[in-house]
Amino acid sequence: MQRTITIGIDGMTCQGCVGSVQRALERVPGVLGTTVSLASGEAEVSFEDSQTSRAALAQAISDAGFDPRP
Ligand SMILES: [Cu+2]
Repeated sequence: MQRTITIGIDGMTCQGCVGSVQRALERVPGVLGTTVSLASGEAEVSFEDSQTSRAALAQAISDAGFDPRP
């Protein structure tokens, strides 16, 4: 089933950070689309929940060097 969630992210300071987070999320298998906002410090992610999970998305954000909020 397709789900859309919002993940808060600490540590983004410019559009370069936004691009890094966006690319990290889009590389996760099962991600259908993502919108990352510097202003709100949040990523909205649509994904197929049989293929990935909030935890895996948060991990991808961490691996890219940013801090997902719980
Ligand atoms: Cu930056």
